[in-house]
Amino acid sequence: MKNRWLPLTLTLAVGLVVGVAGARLGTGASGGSLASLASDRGLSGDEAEAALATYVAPGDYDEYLMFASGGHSGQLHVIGVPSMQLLKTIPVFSPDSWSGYGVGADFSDKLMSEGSNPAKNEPLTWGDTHHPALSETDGDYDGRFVYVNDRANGRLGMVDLADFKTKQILDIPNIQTSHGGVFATPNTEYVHVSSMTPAPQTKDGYAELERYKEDFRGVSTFVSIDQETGKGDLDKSFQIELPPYTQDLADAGKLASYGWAFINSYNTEMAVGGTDKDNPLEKGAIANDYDYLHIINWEKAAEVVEAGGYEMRNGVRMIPLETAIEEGLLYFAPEPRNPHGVDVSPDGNYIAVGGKLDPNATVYSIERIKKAIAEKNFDGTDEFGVPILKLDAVMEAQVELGAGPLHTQFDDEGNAYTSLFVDSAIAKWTLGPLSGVSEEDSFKLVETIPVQYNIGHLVTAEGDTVSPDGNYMVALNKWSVDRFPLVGTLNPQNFQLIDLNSDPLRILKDMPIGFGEPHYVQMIAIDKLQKRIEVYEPGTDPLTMEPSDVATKTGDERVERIGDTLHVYMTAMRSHFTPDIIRARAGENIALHITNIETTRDATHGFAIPGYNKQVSLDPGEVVTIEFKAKRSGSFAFYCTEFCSALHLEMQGWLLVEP
Ligand code: CUK
Ligand code: CUA
Repeated sequence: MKNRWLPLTLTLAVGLVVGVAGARLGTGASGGSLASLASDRGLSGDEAEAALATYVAPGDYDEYLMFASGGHSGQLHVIGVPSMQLLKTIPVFSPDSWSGYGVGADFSDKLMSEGSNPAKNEPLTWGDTHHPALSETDGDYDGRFVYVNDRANGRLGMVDLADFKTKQILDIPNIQTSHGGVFATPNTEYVHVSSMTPAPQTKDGYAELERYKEDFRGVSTFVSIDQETGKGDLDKSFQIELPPYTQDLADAGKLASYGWAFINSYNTEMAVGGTDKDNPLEKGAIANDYDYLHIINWEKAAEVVEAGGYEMRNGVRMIPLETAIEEGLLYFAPEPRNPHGVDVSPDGNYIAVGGKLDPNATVYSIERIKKAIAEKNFDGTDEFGVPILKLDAVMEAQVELGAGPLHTQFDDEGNAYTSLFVDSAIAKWTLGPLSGVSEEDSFKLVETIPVQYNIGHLVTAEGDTVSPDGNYMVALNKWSVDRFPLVGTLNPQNFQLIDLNSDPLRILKDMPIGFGEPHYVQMIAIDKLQKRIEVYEPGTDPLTMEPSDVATKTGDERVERIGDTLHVYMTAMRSHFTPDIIRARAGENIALHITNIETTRDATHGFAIPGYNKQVSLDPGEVVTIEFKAKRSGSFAFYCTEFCSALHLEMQGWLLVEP
């Protein structure tokens, strides 16, 4: 609780600090009034400075946008930095009744059903978004697309950054769950998704757990990306079979390690749980001192696939494990047991593994890895025949950071930042000489900053690219405890904005996350989002961005009965639906093809009809089809759900379903 009545001396100190900040603002901003405002609001000098550092004046824009996964809300969230304001929620795997995604708009139904393997029962209407990945060119974010994985169902979602809408949900064969990735290779040749819990590779997808070693496999998937549409093309993609370990986080090599990919693993013990209460899964899975960092040469794997070194498995080219070993596509390096994150430094030289159960970040170098591979410097193989590189041959350093190191991000000065889950802190440490750090300063803990609490991921500005910006870092904390007013028995999680230009590091701002359990975020400079459009060309199908077959122009509105379906070609504009009276017969299928013919930015209309579970919001220029069966007779008043104009409440009509 902040003390609103500061002691006099502190108030004077505040006045001094804010006075300086105020003076820096030049004419117009009087240091004196800023000082008294700060003191009236009970802000310390540091707090007042932090407020100024994050304030984005009305009408001004943030410097960066973050794309945050929403965890099992199945969505992505767009957040401005440094203001930490939520700008948009993009539904990906889950319905969203505001936009009509999954509750009326035909394109979303199509996405959800196409993105659900029929073998997995009905269309899936939720997902667990974990790791967003912005598309890249030459290892730098290019602002074209953003991808995110569904941890629960092993799927990939793609959002076009032209209109911030989901354009594809891809159900990835041969995996059930996913965690490794999403990362984009440096030119978005591929986006990578690997399985988490291994899945049976049997014909019917069933296997006894006694046959875990024989029948279950992990799978690494390189989804080939169409550079025009951003969509994944399974025909051009390939998979690599992995031993039935639990493959965890993954990252792409870049620059020095271009062409390589890295995946952490745990449960190389292959524990499956069960009734043995002395050996539960969580104990069985930590028996070994080491698990294996998976080192994959994807560039060579793509060549092996082109040369025919694959078998078809459920419609995807799969490189069998034996082929991956024979062709030198897969190597292991020991890593301290049950690590979590693996992150490649901006120059591509270092690979940092977060120890989770071990207080160290273990750092490997690609130079050492390549040398050890060339010299076959192996410590034998695992039981599936994968060569294990000698730890001391590939390890560059271990840096003791604190309890529970998870994920690592980077700045532009050769520093790494690792989240410490158990310590609820972030450790700043230095990379090595290959990242421009002097020999003597290399691989040293610089400082630790506490956060509130239990941090999972963290992100720095452009932190996954070849040229991070520094400037800002955000901690993604799982708990906030007493940080916010009590709003129920579960508090919001907490994003904390940290100033990377301050010494020591300082927290500038908290952002309560009341809308999901975000796992990961990427942060892009807003000026890189060159593809954004302001309005659709009138008559656009948002799924294809092409003119829609069922677009309707003013004067062309009509009703056609084809077979047992009543097609209504309707326009929406301020403040009228045309036609506004629709006659149908009970039992008939109805397809409402609505075109929002507005051409003005933000001129949105909605369409909702009572009792039919249909609601859609139409952006200007957008065409949407709403399909339903007029199950029962009645006179139903439909209406526009967006307050679009002074006559918005008058924007309604009738669906008359005759008995
Ligand atoms: S995991 Cu969430 S804290 Cu799914 Cu990236 Cu590490
Ligand atoms: Cu259109 Cu309200």
